[in-house]
Amino acid sequence: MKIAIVLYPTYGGSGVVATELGMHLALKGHQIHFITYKQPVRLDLLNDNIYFHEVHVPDYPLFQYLPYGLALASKMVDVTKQYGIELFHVHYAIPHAYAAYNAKMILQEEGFNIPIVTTLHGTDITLVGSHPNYKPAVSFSINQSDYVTTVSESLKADTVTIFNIKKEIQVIPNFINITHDKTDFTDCNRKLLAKDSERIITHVSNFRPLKRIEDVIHIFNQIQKEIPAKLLLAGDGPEKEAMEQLVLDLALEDNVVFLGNTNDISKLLCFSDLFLLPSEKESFGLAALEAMLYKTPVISSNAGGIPEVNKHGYSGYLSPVGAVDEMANNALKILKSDEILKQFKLQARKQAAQFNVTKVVPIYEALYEKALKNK
Ligand code: GMT
Repeated sequence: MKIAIVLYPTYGGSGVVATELGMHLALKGHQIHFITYKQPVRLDLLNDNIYFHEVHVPDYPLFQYLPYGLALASKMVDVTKQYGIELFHVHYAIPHAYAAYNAKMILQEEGFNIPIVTTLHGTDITLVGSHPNYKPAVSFSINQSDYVTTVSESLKADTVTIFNIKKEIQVIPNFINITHDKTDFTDCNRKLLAKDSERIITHVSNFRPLKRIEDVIHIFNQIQKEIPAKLLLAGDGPEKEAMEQLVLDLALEDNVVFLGNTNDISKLLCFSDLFLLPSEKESFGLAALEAMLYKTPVISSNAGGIPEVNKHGYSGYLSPVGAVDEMANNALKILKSDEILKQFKLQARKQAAQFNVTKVVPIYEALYEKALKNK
C-alpha cells in the first residue's frame, strides 16, 4: 500500500508512534510518505520505502498566523498525485484531521477517492481539542474521517463523552519493539551518571504542567532521604525553569540531572531502576511503556489510559493523581530490596511484551485494507 502519514515531528508521543508505525510498515514492504514541517526525530530516512515531504509555510506581511493547515492540505494533494497515495493516516486531530478532510475534498474534485484514518492521541481530545475555539472543527473533522482510532479505551470513552461522535471508534494501543532492548548497544554504562550504591530514577516528558514534574521531584526527595539515589530528568518544555528552581530550593542539585531533549532515551532507560509518571492526564503513557521495555518498573498516577499499560503490583504501582507520599512509599517498596527490584524489572518487561509491534501493526494494516476495500 502507498500511505501518507501526517504527524508532529517533535518529541511528543504521537509523533514517535506515527514514526515507528511508518518505519515498521516500510519494513513490511509498504511505501510510506511522512508529511510534516520538519524531519521527525526518530525517522531514519536511510531505509527502503520511506519518503519525507516537508511542508513549507511561506510568510507574508498580512499573516499574523501562518496558515500551516492550508499548506499541509496542499502538500497532501501534491504528494498524492505525484506518488499515487492510496490512504491518509493522520496522527493527532489538530490540525491534521481537518487538513486531511480538505485534501480529500480537493482530490475528489479531480477524481481521486482517498480514505482518511485518524488516530487520536490524547491532548487533541482532552485538552486542546475540547477548547471551545477548536471544538466544532475537531468534532467535524473526526466525523468526516473514514475510520477513527484511539490509543486506549480511556481515550475512546473521553472522545465519546466530549464530542458528538457518529463514527465507530476502534482502540489500537501504542506499541514498542521487543527486539529493541539492552543488547541494542554496548555502552550501557551507569557509572557515567551514578555511583554503584545509588538507585537511578528516571522521568521523560515534554515538561508541560499536566506531567506534574513537581510531584516527580517531591517523590524523589522522599526516596533519597531513605536510600542513595539519582534522578534523571529528560526532556524540555515550559516547566523546566521552575523545576530547576524547585531542585535548588530542596537542595537536591547534586542528585538531580536535567538532560534536556535527547534521542538516547534507551541508553538512560537501560540503567534506570524506576520510572516516574505522576501525570494529571495521560491517554496511554508511551514513555512508561518504553521504560518497561527496558525492564524499568513504573510508579505512576492512575490517570486516563495509564492503568491499561502499567499493572498495579506487577509492572509497578498506580496511585491517585497527586498522592505523592503513596507514590514515594511504593517506590521505596520496590527500590529497597534487590530481590524485589529484580522481580519488578522482569515483570515490567513481560507486561511491555503485551504491546509488541508485531501484535499491533497488523491491526493497522487490516484497517487500511478494510478502508481501501470499502472506499
Ligand atoms: O503530552 C504528551 O505526552 C504528548 C502527547 C502527544 O500528542 O504527542 O502524548 C499523547 O500521545 C501519546 C502517544 O499516543 C500518549 O502516550 C500520551 O499519553 C498522550 N498524552 C496525553 O494524553 C497527555
